Amino acid sequence: MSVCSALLTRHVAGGCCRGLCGVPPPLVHIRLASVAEPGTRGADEEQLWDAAGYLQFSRAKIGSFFQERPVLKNPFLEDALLRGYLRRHLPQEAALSDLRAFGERVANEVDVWGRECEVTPPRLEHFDPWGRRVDHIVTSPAWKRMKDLSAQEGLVAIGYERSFGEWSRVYQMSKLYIFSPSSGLYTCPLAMTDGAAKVIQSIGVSWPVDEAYSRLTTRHPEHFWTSGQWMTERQGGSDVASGTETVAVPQTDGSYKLHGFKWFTSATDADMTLTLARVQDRTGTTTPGSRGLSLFYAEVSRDEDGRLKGIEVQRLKDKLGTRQMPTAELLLDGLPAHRLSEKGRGVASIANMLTITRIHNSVSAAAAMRRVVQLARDYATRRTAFGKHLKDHPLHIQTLARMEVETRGAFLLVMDVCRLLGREESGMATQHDAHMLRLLTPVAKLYTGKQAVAVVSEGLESFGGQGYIEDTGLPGLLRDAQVLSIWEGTTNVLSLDVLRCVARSSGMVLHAYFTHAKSLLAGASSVSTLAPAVRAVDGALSELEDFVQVAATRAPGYLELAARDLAYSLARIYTGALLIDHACWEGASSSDTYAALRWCEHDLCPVTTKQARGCYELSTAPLDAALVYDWPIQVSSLES
Ligand code: UCC
Repeated sequence: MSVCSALLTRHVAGGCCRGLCGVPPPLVHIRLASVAEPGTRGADEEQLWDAAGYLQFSRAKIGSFFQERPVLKNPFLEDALLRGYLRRHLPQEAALSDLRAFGERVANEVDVWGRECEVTPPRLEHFDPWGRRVDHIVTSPAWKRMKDLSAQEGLVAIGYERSFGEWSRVYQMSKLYIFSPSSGLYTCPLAMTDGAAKVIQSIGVSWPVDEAYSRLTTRHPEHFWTSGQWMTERQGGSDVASGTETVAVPQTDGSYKLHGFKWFTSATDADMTLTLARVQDRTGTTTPGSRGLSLFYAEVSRDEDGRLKGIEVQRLKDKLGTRQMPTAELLLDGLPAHRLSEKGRGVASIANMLTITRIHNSVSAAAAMRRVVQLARDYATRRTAFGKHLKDHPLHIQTLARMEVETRGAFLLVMDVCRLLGREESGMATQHDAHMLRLLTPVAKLYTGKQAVAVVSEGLESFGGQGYIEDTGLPGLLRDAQVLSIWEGTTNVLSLDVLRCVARSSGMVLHAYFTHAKSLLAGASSVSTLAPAVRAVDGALSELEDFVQVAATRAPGYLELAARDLAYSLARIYTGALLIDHACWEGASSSDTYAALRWCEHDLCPVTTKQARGCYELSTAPLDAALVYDWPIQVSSLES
């Protein structure tokens, strides 16, 4: 097509008719009688062109409608439940004004850095330009700013300063909850840093970890260190006890050198780490299993040639999400280290770190839900479809309300675990509190990790196609949520951890659970609006008690098959009790009451529902396997 016919085609197709009737006409090709030379215009065409008001090189018209984006507002001020919870338990103005100011900073400053971390992921430089091995993990300037900010804002320090006594952890975790979705995953190194400080504190703050402790818990950016947690090896992600191959070779000065391969080390730009290894005896042998594992402390440092001492970074992991954060495979080849635990007490000693990182994980899960709800409800006031705002479509709002209920439940469950941690650390915990902390840590982690994926996924859908578009920043929320049910113990591993802590405490953790859940309901006995919720939780508690009685008489395999549903039941019932309790507080709102009522419409005790259907009978295990692998099933085995 010649230049002029092309121009006319465009003019006729996109111009006159659209202006009159508002609908684009079919494409019509008109050829001029006299065709101009390429690169020139004929007189007729020139007239048409000017009359239509087009300028040469003007931009194509792409329509005048642009959808307003969802706006992130101060996440503290936007969160009625967070503010209500703190008004109830931690009404000190110093804490509240700090959270308000931090919320402002997150919305106006930090969120952009978080996005920068996402679009500028870390990379690994193995060699310098002259061929020397350097293994530099290059991170974005925003990632470095997150480190300074974390120190300044006391995101780890608050937990150790304990300025608010037993509520210090609630304060710290509230700050992390506001920060997490904008943090570019900096919450991951902070979780491990907090965990390392906790382990050191529990072991004793003395040489060789006294300086490390002060650096992990400082508010001075130039002094601040982060820690890694190197547990996972090629054979052992969950089964750390039998999968850990790393050996610790004793040195004459009492220190060790570590040799092994760490398969998954997150936030690998850390300044130090805690890790597990097997001490070699004089004959070069090690003890297998959990009893052979000890806990070690190592600093990440470089020699005068710039090489990492005793470490080679093999490669960075190519992950579904959490791309902002460097995760690496590390070869430990003589890494200088100090043993922190007694020989063979590695798992028990690092358990404190697991408790802390699992709590951080739960905080991040609740925070991810809250963030997507905040953005979705804002968007519903800006987006119009079918003649009205999304907020005016009852079905859309029903969906957002369901997300809100899940988010509120997750928040109260997580904060209750933080409350218990704070009580333990301030010396106020009873034996009953200690049991609750041990039981609820895995319960909260596994339940919120799973719910975060469901709620964030639903949240993305509420933006329609835009929820699937990378540079809106929304898909990253879902990718990052997916890790929350995987790392720090998968759903099944944590469900088995729940069984283990029940067994090891001879059922005392469950006794504490039933006692406490019932006490939370007591305050609601005279509140008539909450009666259906109270009945539901009370009934579910009785069902759960019955289940526990029956299950205790069955073979261990029965409980193992029930483990996940048991953990879910523990989570749903206790969360229901917390929502009811919060709704009874004198400062509670009508939304608090409504949220409690809606939560209690869940199947609160799925373990008894499934038990009634025979789901945990030992005969179901081979049937499940046959289904998974498409093996033949005898019809007679399906008859009840
Ligand atoms: O993924 C990783 C890094 C990712 C980045 C982290 C950031 C997260 C924050 C995100 C925020 C955004 S590191 C890898 C994570 N790996 C795991 O989580 C491992 C999952 N596997 C387990 O949890 C297993 O259950 C094991 C490894 C704990 C099982 O080992 P054992 O040796 O078979 O365990 P035992 O024999 O049951 O327990 C050994 C001792 C016992 O103490 P004693 O001997 O005194 O009776 C247990 O009571 O350890 C104690 N113990 C615990 N104590 C075991 N588990 C716990 C626990 N959860 N709490 C307290």
